[in-house]
Amino acid sequence: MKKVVTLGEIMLRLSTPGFQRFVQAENFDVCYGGGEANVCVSLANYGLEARFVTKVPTHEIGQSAVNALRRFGVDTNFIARGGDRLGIYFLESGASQRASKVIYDRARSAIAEADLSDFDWHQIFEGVDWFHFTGITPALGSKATEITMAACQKAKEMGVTVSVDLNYRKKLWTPEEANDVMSQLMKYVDVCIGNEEDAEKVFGIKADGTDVESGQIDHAAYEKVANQLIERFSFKYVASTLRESYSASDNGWSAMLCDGNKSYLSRKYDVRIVDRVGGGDSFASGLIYGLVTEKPLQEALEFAVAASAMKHTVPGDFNLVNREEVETLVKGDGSGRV
Ligand code: KDG
Repeated sequence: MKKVVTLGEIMLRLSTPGFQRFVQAENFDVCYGGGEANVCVSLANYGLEARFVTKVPTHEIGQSAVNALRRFGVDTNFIARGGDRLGIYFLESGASQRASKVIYDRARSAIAEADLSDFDWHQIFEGVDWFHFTGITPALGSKATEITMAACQKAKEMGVTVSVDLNYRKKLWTPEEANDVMSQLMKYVDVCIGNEEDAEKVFGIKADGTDVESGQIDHAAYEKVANQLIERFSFKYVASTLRESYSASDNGWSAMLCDGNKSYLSRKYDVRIVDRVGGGDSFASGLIYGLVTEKPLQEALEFAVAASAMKHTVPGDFNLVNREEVETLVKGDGSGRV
């Protein structure tokens, strides 16, 4: 069985019930989430050995976060304990013309304050096939940057394939800071997942003729972005989901993967959004699953985009769908009905 490691922050997510505004809510729905934790849960759901590395406080809220991962079969043996607090994020889900809102309360979280000595990367990567991180982790602060750097170096040294999801977070750092740190990390990366907005914010690579603010990109414009990323950083593959619609009323959801010579375009799903948080993570985990199990590239991409389309129907951060369900969607007519 293939073994995968992800490194990042797991947070307590407090979301307003239904579509209530923050100022209306009298209670919150509780769950746990965070880019790399979300990826790890999906990989465990698909049947891989998935190990999550982070640091959480020793108190009951820290333990609850660990329990949330264990519930879905994630290996939590290398989670360091200590520090003062678990990061929190508050979520108000938007609808139609009202955008979702996220408020972070994560400064000085246990993982942001963790030390290099909290993690033995040699032990963590023993027998491991794949390592995944996102641009969120090094953005947590200089200590988290050092830890990400050490993890990437050791992964490379030990022959572990490395993937990144650029995941630019403007509330955590500026484009200049992101560019400086992420450019150094990219030399360890084999597979880069990142949309046109991430490529522009982090590396200043602009999508020709596409307005990234409008939230739409056509695949020809993305292909050029992907090829520039490959040229600059020698990635093996670059991939992203695409928000490409046929009309103003559909939510087109497809994806593209490029290897520098050839580009693969997935089928398109018309998604109905229940909870879009984690949509990118579910794509990343689907792609990692496809690539690490050596599916042909088109199949890996179809698995990833189907998994991600399904995530939009699942409340919470985690994409609680299994491999058979994703495969059924891939084989069907796209409606999810069998
Ligand atoms: O990709 C989902 C994440 O955005 C969410 O889990 C919160 O990790 C998070 C972050 O830093 O934005």
